Amino acid sequence: MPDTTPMIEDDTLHNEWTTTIDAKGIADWINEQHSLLLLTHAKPDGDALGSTVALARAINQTRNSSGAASLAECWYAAPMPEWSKTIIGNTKARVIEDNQPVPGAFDPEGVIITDTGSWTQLAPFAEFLKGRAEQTTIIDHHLQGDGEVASRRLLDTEAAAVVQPVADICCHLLGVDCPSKLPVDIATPLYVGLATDTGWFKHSNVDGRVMRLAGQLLDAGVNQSSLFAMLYQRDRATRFKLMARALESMQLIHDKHAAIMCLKLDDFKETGAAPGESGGFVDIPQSVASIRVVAMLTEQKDSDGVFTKVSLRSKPDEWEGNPPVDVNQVCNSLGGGGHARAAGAKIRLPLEEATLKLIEALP
Ligand SMILES: [Mn+2]
Repeated sequence: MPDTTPMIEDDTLHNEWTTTIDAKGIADWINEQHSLLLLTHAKPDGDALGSTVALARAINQTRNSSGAASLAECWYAAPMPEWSKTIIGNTKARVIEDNQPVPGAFDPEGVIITDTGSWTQLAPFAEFLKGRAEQTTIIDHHLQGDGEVASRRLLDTEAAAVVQPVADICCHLLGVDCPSKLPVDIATPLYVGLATDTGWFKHSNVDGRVMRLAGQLLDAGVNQSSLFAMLYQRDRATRFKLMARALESMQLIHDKHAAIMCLKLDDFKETGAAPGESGGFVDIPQSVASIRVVAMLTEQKDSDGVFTKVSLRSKPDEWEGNPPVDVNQVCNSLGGGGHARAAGAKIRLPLEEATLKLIEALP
């Protein structure tokens, strides 16, 4: 039979969302760079902050021991979680406020992006990143991304948190054979990423590998109870006022075993809550026995007008012989994505219309 396999264009292969380098390769590449910029997705979470801070510290500690100046710095696109300053500490970092231009003076030799590889999540940095793919490395654990952002990619899609591959890279950089030997100021941000991306070790993405790394980081000296208090016990009262609004808005779509909650721009204004204060609300209705899938819709506004941000969560277990809802698939049909049990999308429609579109997209 003639070989009818179509030729794959080099460019296509180059730009596919595939791994092109391993942890050791990234550490070697980092050691060749004289200056490095670390980026992550806009509105960084614990994994985004933990992975960039840990890596910046590992890079700068390597440099300091060889006598060179600290040359890795992190840029973040706001809004930032309230506890971010504690995690960042004295690591060189810059926060770019909403709709502010990215400063142009710093021209790093290498760029590292962690916890995302998609243009939509990197929008504030897109101008800066275009034309820099050959200088850029992505370390991510998401199933989807835009391969053309970076020519070097380490995609550990089995990892619950991106700090898992980042921990390996830190070990290579610092010449230690186990994360338990990492300095505590590097182990701590790694633990923050691991703990937050697993919902403090209770989501379905927890496996032996997660718990082994957690144990090694505790051996390195991480104080997990003080981290828990810092991350989860510092809410403002406004968050509870906003939570009451979200719960009040809850509609149950019985035939789809779905709970849908909505927050309007006015809900934030009237309760005095900040945009970041709705984090985690999507998890609350999952405790209702009949609910298989939860959606949190948040009305937001940017320079192009009003849009709706959708967060989806699905329970991992079977329901009367039916497989769990794949919310990554649901979000794909809405132009977004993520993981099978947790995903999101941005719908360019007002809240009511976006809600109808979402209900339609649910299986
Ligand atoms: Mn992550």
